[in-house]
Amino acid sequence: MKEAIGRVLRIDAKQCVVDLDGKTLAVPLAGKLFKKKSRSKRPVAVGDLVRISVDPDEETRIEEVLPRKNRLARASAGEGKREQVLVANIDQCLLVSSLRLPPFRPRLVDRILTGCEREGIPTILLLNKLDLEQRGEGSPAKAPFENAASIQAFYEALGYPCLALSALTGEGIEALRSLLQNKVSVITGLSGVGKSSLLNAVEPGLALLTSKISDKHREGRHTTTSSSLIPLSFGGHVVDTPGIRNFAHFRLDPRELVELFPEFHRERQGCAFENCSHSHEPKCGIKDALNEGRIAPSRYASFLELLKEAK
Ligand SMILES: Nc1nc2c(ncn2[C@@H]2O[C@H](COP(=O)(O)OP(=O)(O)O)[C@@H](O)[C@H]2O)c(=O)[nH]1
Ligand SMILES: [Mg+2]
Ligand SMILES: [Zn+2]
Repeated sequence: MKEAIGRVLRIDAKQCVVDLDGKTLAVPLAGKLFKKKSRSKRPVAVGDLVRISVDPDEETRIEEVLPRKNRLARASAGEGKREQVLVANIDQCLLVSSLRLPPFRPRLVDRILTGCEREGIPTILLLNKLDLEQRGEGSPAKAPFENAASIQAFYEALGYPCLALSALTGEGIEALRSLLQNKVSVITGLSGVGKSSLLNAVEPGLALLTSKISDKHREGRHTTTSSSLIPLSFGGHVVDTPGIRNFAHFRLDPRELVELFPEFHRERQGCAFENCSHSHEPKCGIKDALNEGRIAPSRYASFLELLKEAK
């Protein structure tokens, strides 16, 4: 049997597109790998390295998904009982928010950040639509997230680099290009924040579809309907993803959650109880840090939301 190792570039309803030494090959999503019941909604993800049979006498098929270096995954929407791997084997995550339209959403940002922390994926925040802020259009988020400078100060203090930019004016696009160069990145965030527009700005030949923001929802429609791994002419790959409306963890142990908030780590020493959940117990180091201003109310609010869902 002839076999080869390729990388999954895109997954459609019935087939996936695999890169085999620079040539693309459509491989059906069929065979024994897809019959097994597993924790995941789908056994393959964009970015996966797969072993495929390429025997000319037989139908090509995926024999095996090679072990993943990391993966960005969430509980699948709806029943939440399966895991949905958004992308596998990445060097970094670029988490896009927009300033003003739609406004910055700290809860969603913190959720995705914990998803990246869970897998040790370095994350950079991109604050797009800086032009709206400069022109005073749209409505700002509430303090301390009312402008690019304050969001940047907030998250950089936690160790997450931030870049304010505009796909429209081109401000910050050169810096984004250097971030992307020679790395495999995933670009994610709410729909309508400008992910596809930013990629079109760094690589004008791409012509990714972008959408109009609807007035009613002040979010974009899902123009990008599936993830795809895109090669960049200046070196590197980027995965454009459909917008994320929500991000829930799949099977997260509540005790693990505190590990996903870097600034919480050292404060745990102040907890009187070994099994402190940091929600209702007296003598809690995390709550002391909150009251004394070393942990921000916004981050603690995100923590409590995720704690309620953890099991
Ligand atoms: N004013 C402004 N609008 C932008 C900018 N970037 C994207 N948009 C608009 O935001 C909408 C959604 O963009 P799109 O790239 O489809 O967002 P995606 O859903 O995150 O891929 C489109 O109408 C874009 O023209 C920007 O930097 N400034
Ligand atoms: Mg898009
Ligand atoms: Zn505690």
